[in-house]
Amino acid sequence: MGSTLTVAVTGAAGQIGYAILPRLVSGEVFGQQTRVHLRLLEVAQALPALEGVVMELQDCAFPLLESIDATDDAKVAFDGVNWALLIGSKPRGRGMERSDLIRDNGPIFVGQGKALSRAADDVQVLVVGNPANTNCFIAMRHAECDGIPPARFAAMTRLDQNRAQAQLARKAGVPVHKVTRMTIWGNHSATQYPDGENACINGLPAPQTVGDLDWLRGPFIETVQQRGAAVIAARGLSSAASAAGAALDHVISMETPTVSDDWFSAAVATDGSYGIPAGLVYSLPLRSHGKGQWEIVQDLPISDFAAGKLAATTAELESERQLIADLLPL
Ligand code: NAX
Repeated sequence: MGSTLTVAVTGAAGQIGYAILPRLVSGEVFGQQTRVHLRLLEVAQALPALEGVVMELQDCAFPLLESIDATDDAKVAFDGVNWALLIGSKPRGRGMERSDLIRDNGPIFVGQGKALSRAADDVQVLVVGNPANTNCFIAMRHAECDGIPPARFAAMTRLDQNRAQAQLARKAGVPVHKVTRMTIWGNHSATQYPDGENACINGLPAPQTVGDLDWLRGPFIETVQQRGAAVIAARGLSSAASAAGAALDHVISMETPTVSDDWFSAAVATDGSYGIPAGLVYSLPLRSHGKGQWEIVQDLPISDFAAGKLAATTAELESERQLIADLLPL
């Protein structure tokens, strides 16, 4: 006898939605003994397109897919959910400033944060929709008013982690699984700091294996920071398959205890560790104990170079918090 989970996906008719849904119910994330009820949330205008996605999911005949509900009502979508993947938000349009995006998408996460009060007691939330850290901060603060602990919320920086691991693997000429201890610090934006100094390749410090600190502090960081833009330039569309894969990696990492000599990255509520102001949603090195219990990896060495990077991404997150101050609960 297996178990059953209810999983909500917002923005389900979008391109990440299309890439994530089949894998979410295939058994690769929650295991071959867990049946899944899917709740798909979209804006009203996208419901006809979502109906097509629902048809395709039905036509896949996934043995573990128990039911599918499509709705434009967040309260219906989040009722009793164990996992909520908040992907839906407006994409950044041509000529739009990041501050416009923050102001446009912030209100979505006020309503969704409140609607999460209907979720199951063990709910875990991953915010993918950009600006992910600040959207997560808004939803977390509203959900907290209804007793949902902030530790149940994370914003996705796993795609940045995966991109960084892939770059290090290519540089060192090793398979990607040989790259471990990859930290993304801060915001899911161009100020993020992919930390090559604390990463390992073949179990050895990456600076030693790569032998090129200038590359680790220059082109490596820039490539990871600009990878999303490079995919858009090449494909004409933003990352979807890799973003969906990263969201699933995040869920698996939260559900499964982390192997003792490794960690993973996600943006979570800070507690003052590493001198980062408490309460920001900031990407950090984490170890999971499984079933959504996690801790921040402590005592990593932070070079002066890294400290400057952490300060810059902290300043950006603080300024984003100012921009949405009126969207927070009183
Ligand atoms: P799409 O534009 O293809 O899909 C977004 C979907 O969200 C649309 O179907 C839209 O109708 C829906 N939506 C909008 N407002 C909604 C609401 N209030 N409730 C429910 N659904 C709503 O974008 P897609 O490529 O799927 O990307 C989705 C989000 O992920 C974007 O904000 C994007 O910037 C962000 N990303 C975040 C990443 C990360 O690493 N954190 C990486 C990938 C991606 O760029």
